[in-house]
Amino acid sequence: MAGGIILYEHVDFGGRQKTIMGNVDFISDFNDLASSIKVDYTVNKVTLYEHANYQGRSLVLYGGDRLRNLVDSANFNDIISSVKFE
Ligand SMILES: [Ca+2]
Repeated sequence: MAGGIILYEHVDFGGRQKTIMGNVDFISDFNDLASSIKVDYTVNKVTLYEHANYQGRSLVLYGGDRLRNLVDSANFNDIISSVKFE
């Protein structure tokens, strides 16, 4: 996943996985599913959005970030719908 992120269906990096390498305005096959996330060290900055087309609440992460529980760490569980890299 060099340069990308991995979304996980469950907390603690469990369940199904979805690797994302570039901007996605709607994560059609993993919408509102992610409960934990890993960001590759080579990523500068990535913003996760509640809605499609980079709308709604957002959560900014940086290279090497690992959030094992999006419920506790950011109240961002099961809502991610789009992703933008910078
Ligand atoms: Ca959503």
